Amino acid sequence: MKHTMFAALLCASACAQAANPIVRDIFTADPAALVDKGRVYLYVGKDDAPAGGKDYVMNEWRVYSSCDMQRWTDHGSPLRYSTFKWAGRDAWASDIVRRGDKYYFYSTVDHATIPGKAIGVAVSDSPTGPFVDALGRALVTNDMTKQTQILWDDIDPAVFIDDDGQAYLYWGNTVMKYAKLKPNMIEFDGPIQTAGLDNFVEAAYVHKHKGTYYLTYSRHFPEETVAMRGPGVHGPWSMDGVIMEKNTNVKTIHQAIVDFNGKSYIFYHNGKLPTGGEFRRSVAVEELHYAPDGKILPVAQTTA
Ligand code: FUB
Repeated sequence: MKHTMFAALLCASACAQAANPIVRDIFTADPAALVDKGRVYLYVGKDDAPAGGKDYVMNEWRVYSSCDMQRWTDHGSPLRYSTFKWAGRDAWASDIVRRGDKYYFYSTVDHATIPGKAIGVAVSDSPTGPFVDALGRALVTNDMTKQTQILWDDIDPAVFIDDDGQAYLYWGNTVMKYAKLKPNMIEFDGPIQTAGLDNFVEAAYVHKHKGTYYLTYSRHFPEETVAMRGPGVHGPWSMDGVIMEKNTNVKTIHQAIVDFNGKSYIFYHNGKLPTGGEFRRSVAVEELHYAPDGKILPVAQTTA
C-alpha cells in the first residue's frame, strides 16, 4: 500500500515528454526494462560517438522511469563501465532483474586484461542505483583455452527468473548461450549451454506472457527482431517470424519486452534523432500485441 501511494505521488509529479524517441537530449541504445512498484524503469547505454564517428563510444548506462509510459523521469547514471574495476571500456548492452530487495544489473563491458567482451554483474538496493560490482570479477569472459578466439561472443546478457524461482542468464553473439544462476544471482549453477538459432546475431531475450515462453532476438545484419515460442526456458523454440523490421540507418535494433499496467511493450533503438545513425542511436517504445493463439504480432516503429 505504501509503495502504491508513493508511486502515485511520483506519478503526479513526473516530468519530461512522451512519444518516440523517448530520450532526445542524448543518444541512447540497448534498452533494458524493469517493472517495479508501479513504475517502469528503462536502462540504456549512452551513445557518445561524435557525428560521423566510426565506432561506439559508450562509457555509462543511464536510467529513466515512468508511471504511464508517457512522462519519463531522468535518474542520471547509476553506473559506468569503470564501476567494474576489471573492465577496460564499453558500457554495452545490459539487463536487470529484482530478486528480494536487491536489483541485479548484468552488463557487457570490454575486459581490461582478458581480450574480448565480458559480462559483469552489479547490485543495488534501488532500481536507480548506485550499483556496485557484485562479484569483483567478470561472471563471463572470453575462453582463452580455445584455439580460435571469438572476442564478441560474450555480449548482451538477458536475465529471466522462472515461476519456480530459478534464474537464467542468456547472452551471446552468433551463438546463443545460457546458464542457470545460483540463488545468489552472481554465480552460475551448472554448465553453459548453447542453442542453434536461425541466423542468430545477438540480443537474446526471454520473457513469459500468459503461460507461454518467448525467445526474441536479433536476426541477420542489419538486424530484424524475431520471436520464437516454447514450452519452457530451454525451448524447444519454434519460430513465429519477424516482429520488427530492420532499421534504415542503423544495423542494430536490440529489444526488451515487458508487461506494464495491463499492456505489453517492446523497447528497441533506431537512429531517428537528427544527426543520429549507427553509433548515435535512440531508444523508442511501442505497444506490443499478441494474437489469440499467443503469437506476437509484428509492430511498426512510430515517431512523435
Ligand atoms: O551497443 C553495442 C552493441 O550493439 C550491443 O551490445 C548490441 O546489442 C548492439 O546493439
